[in-house]
Amino acid sequence: KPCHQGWIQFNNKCCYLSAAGESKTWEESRKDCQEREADLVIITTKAELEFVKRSSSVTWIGLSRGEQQDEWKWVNGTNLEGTRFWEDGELNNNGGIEDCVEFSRFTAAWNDAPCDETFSWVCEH
Ligand code: 2F8
Ligand code: CA
Repeated sequence: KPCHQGWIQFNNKCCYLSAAGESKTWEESRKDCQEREADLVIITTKAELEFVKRSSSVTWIGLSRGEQQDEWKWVNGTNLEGTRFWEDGELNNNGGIEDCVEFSRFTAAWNDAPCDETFSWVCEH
């Protein structure tokens, strides 16, 4: 069987959606994924974006600011390039403290937000 119980198969990946009502900071979310031998989800296609809409809420994704202010890095070390799914008006670094990226299932788009905010999360491996 391709994915562990409780995980959902999507393309060649297995994905884990955090339980409804649970929320963590970006770092805590990433740690939770790593403890599941996974990492926060990487979204490079519209299909992946649509998949994450299965989450019940706003979720952290595996994207955060790099060394440079205008550089965004995926958790696998690659730079954000190509398709971006920022919400209208984002990214805005509101208050100058928004270094992590969340996905809103309501707008199906990304927003930069403070890493210490707590949201749901999605892991993949
Ligand atoms: O209006 C967009 C704006 O909404 C909030 O700030 C008021 C978000 N802040 C948090 O999620 C903490 C901003 O990131 C977002 O840009
Ligand atoms: Ca923002």
